[in-house]
Amino acid sequence: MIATRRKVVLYNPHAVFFTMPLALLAVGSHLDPERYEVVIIDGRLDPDAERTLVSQLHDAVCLGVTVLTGAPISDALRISRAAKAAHPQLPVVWGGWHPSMFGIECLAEPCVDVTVQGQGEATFAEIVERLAAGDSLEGCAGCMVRLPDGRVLKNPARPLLPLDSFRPHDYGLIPVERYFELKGKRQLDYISSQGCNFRCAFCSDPFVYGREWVGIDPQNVALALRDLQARYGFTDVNFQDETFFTRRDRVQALAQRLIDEKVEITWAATMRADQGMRLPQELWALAKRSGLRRLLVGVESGDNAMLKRIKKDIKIEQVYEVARRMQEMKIAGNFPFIVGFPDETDESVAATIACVKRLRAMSPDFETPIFYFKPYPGSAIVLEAVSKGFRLPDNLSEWSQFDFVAGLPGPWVSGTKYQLIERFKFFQELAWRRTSAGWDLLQRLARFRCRRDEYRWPIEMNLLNWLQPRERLS
Ligand code: B12
Ligand code: SF4
Repeated sequence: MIATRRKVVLYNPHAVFFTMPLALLAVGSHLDPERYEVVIIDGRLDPDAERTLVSQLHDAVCLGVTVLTGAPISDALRISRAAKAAHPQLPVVWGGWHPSMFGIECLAEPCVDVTVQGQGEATFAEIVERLAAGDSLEGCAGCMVRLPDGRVLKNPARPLLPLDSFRPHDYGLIPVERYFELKGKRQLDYISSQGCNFRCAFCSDPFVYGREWVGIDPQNVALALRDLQARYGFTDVNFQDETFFTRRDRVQALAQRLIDEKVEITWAATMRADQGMRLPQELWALAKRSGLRRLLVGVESGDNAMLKRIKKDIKIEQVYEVARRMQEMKIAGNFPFIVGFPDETDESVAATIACVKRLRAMSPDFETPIFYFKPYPGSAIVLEAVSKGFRLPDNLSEWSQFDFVAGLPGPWVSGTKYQLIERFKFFQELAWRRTSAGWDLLQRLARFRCRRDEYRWPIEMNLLNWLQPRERLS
C-alpha cells in the first residue's frame, strides 16, 4: 500500500523568523497518509530550496505553496516558476493569506494554477484527490482555478469546518529539532484555533475568516501536547492562535488538563484586553499554574478615539488593568502598537507614546513594539484610504515589493515624526531592558531622556547602532 503513495510537495517561502510552518503542517497532515507522501520544503531551512524542490517534483500530484502578503510573494513566485519550468504540467496551488484575498489576481501569474481561499485542510484534500484522479476542479468549494482557455473559474466558498474533524498535525513532516536550533530554544509552535470573531479595521482576519472562529477541543490539545512533548522534549509552547482566549471554558479545560496530565511546559499566547478583563481571577491563576508565561496583548493605540476609529473594541483603561494583573502575576507581556494610521493626528501619536512609556515602565518583562501602519490588503481602513485616493499595488510583483518588514513608515508619517518615533523606540528600549552592570550609565541617561522627552542629539543611539547594527523589523 505504502509503495503506491503519490507525492505532494509543499513549500514555505523565506521569512524573518523560524516559526514552524503550521499552515503547511495543517494542510499536509490532513491528506490521507496511506495514499500520499507529503514533502515539506522550507525556504528558511534549505539554502538550495529550489534544487531540492525540483528534485522532489517528479511524479508529484501537485506543488502547494503558502503565501503571505509582501516579500514572501517573490520567493513563492521564484519557486513556482522554477517548478513550472522543470515540470510544465505540474499543477501549482497557492494558499494562505494573500491568495485568500487576491485569488483572481494571483491566477494572472502563469505559474499559479489554483488558489485556495480561507481554511485549507478540506479544500486541499479535495483538490489533491481530484488532481490525482485526473478530474477537473469545477465545483470544488473553496478554490479558484485558471482554465485552459485562460478564464478563471470561481468555485463557491467552503464553510469553516470544525478543527477536530481534521487529522491531527503530524510534526513528523517537519524537522522539529532544526527549528528548535534555529530559534535557539526548545519551543514548539502550535495552533489550537483558526479565525477571530472581532472586527479590527486594520486587520485582514475578518476578510479571510469572515469573523468566524473554530477551536480544537481543549482535551485534544492537552493530549496532543503531552504526546508531542514526550516525543520532542520541548520546554515551551507558542500558541500562534489569533485570539487564544476567545472561549474562556476552553482555556480553563486546557489549563486544567495540562496540570492533570503533568505536562511540564511554559506557554505563550495572544489575549485581547477586553478578554483579559472578563477573565475571572481563578482562571488567571489556573492559567499561570499550567505554565502561562507570556501574553501578547494587541493595544494598537494609546488614544481611545483612535481605538474607536479602528474598531478595536477595547478601551485603553482595560489594557492598563490587564497589564496590572500580568505584572502582579509575573506574566511577561508583549503590547504591540501601531502609529501612522491614515490622517492620524499628532495628539493621537502622543497618546500612544505616553501609553508605551507607562506600560514599559511597569515591568522589564513588558515589551512595547511600535509598528508603522501598513495598508494590509482587505482591511476596512485601507478601503477607506483607497476611496480617498491611496493606490494599492495591483499585481503580484508590486505586492511582493510591498515591504511589511523593513520598518519604514507609510505615507501617513512625516519625516520628522518618523525620526521622533525611531529615537523614542530606541531610548525607551534601552531605558528599561535588562542589562548587565556596564550599561548603568547609558541606561540612566536613556531614562532621563524618556522622562523629559528629550531625544535631540542621539549620540548614544548612533554609536550603538554603528557598533551593533540591528535587523529592522516593521
Ligand atoms: C507565524 C506567523 C508569521 C511567521 C511566518 C512563518 C512562516 N510560516 O513563514 C512570521 C513570524 C515570519 C510572520 C511574519 C509576518 N506576519 Co505573520 N503571522 C503568523 C501567524 C501568527 C500564524 C500563521 C500560521 O501558521 N497560522 C496557522 C495556520 C494553520 O493558519 P493559516 O496560516 O491561516 O493557514 C490556513 C489557510 O490560510 C490555508 N493555507 C495556508 N497556506 C496554505 C497553502 C496551501 C497550499 C493551501 C492549500 C492552503 C493554505 O490553510 C491553512 C489551514 O486551514 C498569523 C496569525 C494566524 N494565527 O494565522 C500571522 C499573520 C499571517 N501575519 C501577518 C502579518 C501582518 C505578518 C507581518 C507583516 C508582521 C510584521 N509586522 O512584521 C510579518 C511579515 C510577513 C511578510 N510579509 O514577510 C498577518 C497576515 C498578513 C497578510 N495579509 O499576509 C497575520 C494573519 C496576523 C494578523 N492578523 O495580522 N508571521
Ligand atoms: S487584530 Fe486580532 S482581534 Fe482584531 S480582528 Fe485581527 S485577529 Fe481579531
